[in-house]
Amino acid sequence: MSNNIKISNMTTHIKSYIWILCLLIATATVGTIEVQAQCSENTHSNTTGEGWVSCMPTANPNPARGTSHWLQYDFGEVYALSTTFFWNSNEVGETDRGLQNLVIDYSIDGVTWTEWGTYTLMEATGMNDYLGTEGPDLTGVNAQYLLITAIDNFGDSCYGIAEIRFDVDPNAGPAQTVQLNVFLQGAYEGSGIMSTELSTLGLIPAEQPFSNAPWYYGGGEIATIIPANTTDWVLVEARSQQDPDVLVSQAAALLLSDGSIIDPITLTPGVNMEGLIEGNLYYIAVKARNHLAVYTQEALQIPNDVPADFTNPANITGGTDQLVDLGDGNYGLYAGDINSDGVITIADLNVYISHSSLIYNYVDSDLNYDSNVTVSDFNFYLPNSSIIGAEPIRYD
Ligand SMILES: [Ca+2]
Ligand SMILES: [Ca+2]
Repeated sequence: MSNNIKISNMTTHIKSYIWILCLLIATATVGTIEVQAQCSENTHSNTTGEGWVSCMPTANPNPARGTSHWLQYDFGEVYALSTTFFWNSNEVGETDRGLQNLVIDYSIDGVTWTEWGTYTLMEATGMNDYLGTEGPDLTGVNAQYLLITAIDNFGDSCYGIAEIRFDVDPNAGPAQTVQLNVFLQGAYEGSGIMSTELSTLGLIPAEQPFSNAPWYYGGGEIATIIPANTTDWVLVEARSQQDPDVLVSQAAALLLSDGSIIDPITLTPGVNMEGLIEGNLYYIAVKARNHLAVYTQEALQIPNDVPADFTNPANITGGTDQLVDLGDGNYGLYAGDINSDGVITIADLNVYISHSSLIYNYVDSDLNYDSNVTVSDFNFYLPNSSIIGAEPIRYD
C-alpha cells in the first residue's frame, strides 16, 4: 500500500552553485517512516519501487486543495528556487501513473500557501535510459515548503513521480554581510596583530587568489585597493545549516592585521556574500592559502553584527584540535597546509621543497608571510604535520 508521504529530510548535493535536492523514496508503515535518499545521474531507471506513488487521495497540507494526491517538500530552510527538472513515473507498464497536470504551491512556514501555478509534464518512456524533462522555472520563489498536487495523470488509478531536482538560485536577493575574525599562525606577531609585510612589499595581488586548485573559486573579486594593514586574502564560505557538506556561497575577503575582514570591493567590514537569505542560519568556514581551514561550531544567523570569532576554539568545529594556541589567549589557523587540501602532510612539504629558496614572492610555501621561502617556513610546517582538517571542508 502506498500513500501520500510528507517528506521532511532532504539529501542535498552540489555541483558548483547548483543544489540538487532529490526526492526521497519513502517506505511508510503506520507510525514509522523510513526514508532513504535517491539521487540518480541524469538518467532514471525503470525499476519498480524507485519513486513516489500515491494510490489513495488524502487531506492536502494546503486546505484549498482538499483531498488529493500530493507531495510536499520541506527543504529545512528558505531557499531562492530557480529551475527544476522532473523524472516522471517510469516503471515499466506503469508510466500512466505519471503526473500530467499539476499545481504548485509554496510556503515559508508550511501553513500559509501561495499558488505558483500549474504545469504539464510529459509521460515517461518506461525505458531504463529515460532522461526526464525540464520542469517549471521557479525563479522568484523563496520557500521552505513546496507542494505538488496532481490534477490528473496519464490514466492509472495511482499517481507517481520518480524524482525531482530543484536548483537554487545563488544570486537571488541582495548580498548578505558576513563578519568574522581569524588569525593565521604563520603571520601572527602577538598581541592580536598579524604581519603586513606582503602588503608593505606590494606583493598581495589585486585579484582574489583562490581560482586555482583546490578551491577553483570562480569569483571575480578585484580589490579596489590593498589597504596597508592587509595581511592576505581569505576565502569565506557559507554552508547549509542542515548539512555543512553543502556549500551555499563563497566570497573572497581581505584579511586585515587585526584579524578582521573587509569586503575587497566596498572595503567595508565583513564580506558581502551572494545567495544567502537574510535571517537564515549558516555554518561559516574560512580558508587561507596555506593554513588549515576551519568552520564554525554552530550555524550563525546571517547577516551578523557580532563577528564570528575564529580566535576562540569554543566557536570552531573540532575546537582545540583545529586551532593552534598562539600563546597569548588567542588561537589561530594551523600553518602548513600549503596545498590547501585540508590535511597537513608530506604533500605540503613537497610543495615547500619545490618553492625552496624563492624570495620576494607571493607564494603559498611562505608560511610566515615574509615573502621568502626559508627554513623559518619549514619550522611552522614541521610540528603541524599530520593534522587533519574538518571533513566537510576538506578537498580529499
Ligand atoms: Ca595539505
Ligand atoms: Ca617565509
